Amino acid sequence: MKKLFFEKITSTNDYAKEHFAETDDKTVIYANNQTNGHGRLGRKWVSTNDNGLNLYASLVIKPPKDCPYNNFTQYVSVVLCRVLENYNVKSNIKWPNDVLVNGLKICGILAERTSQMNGFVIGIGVNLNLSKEETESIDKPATSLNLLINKKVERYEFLEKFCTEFEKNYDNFLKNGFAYIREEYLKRTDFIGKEIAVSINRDERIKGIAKDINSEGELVLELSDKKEKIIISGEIN
Ligand code: BT5
Repeated sequence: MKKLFFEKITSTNDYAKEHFAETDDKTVIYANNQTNGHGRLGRKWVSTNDNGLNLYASLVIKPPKDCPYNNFTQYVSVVLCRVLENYNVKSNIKWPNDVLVNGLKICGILAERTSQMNGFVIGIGVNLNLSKEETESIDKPATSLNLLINKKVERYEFLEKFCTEFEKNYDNFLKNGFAYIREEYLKRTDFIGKEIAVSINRDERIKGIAKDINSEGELVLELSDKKEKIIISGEIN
């Protein structure tokens, strides 16, 4: 995978979107410092001014037309779990694509596209070397890989592992979609069978028992009247 590096940037996702047309498929744009890292719904991704200690990266994806468009971030979440396992850290996926360790968020994934783009950008933020104080200053429970393995993590080494793992099963994923990674994904979830609340959008929140993740990667929720509701997008909170 081709890599494009910046010392300082507003947001690797914003750069990737602005330069999408002239950027090759599967290019990774990464930066030492991000001044305006963001998540979904205008939320902030805490990106300390740390000169390359943590991972702020975006993948430019220009997939074939009939690809599993809705499941790329889920594919990336499985890839990130595998990379963390390489460091002997067991992680979980919170549907659709947050990666947590012991309930603490360690990776965030953000897919974005504009109507002009024949593909999309997948941003990944991974806490590799945050201090305990820095994780505690984040408004939701968070952790960092160095705190879990008690040593400094080499950012470039992590990125290389990510790229290798991403490429390994990518063609199979493109061909077979979520069904191809479903087992790997389910193995890393810990909410199936539990009562959860899901925000569908800013105003709508549904409660129910998480029954399954179906072959499309959608969440199957059993409501209080025992009816099943399939949720295509949203977030568990
Ligand atoms: C995400 O959003 O989790 C996706 C974050 C993607 C960040 C990457 S960094 C490279 C690329 N460039 C960008 O500008 N973005 C991408 P969301 O699900 O909306 O979660 C955001 C929430 O996670 C925040 O509101 C905080 O509660 C929490 N959070 C923020 N920074 C965090 C961090 N460093 N570690 C753990 N949690 C964090």
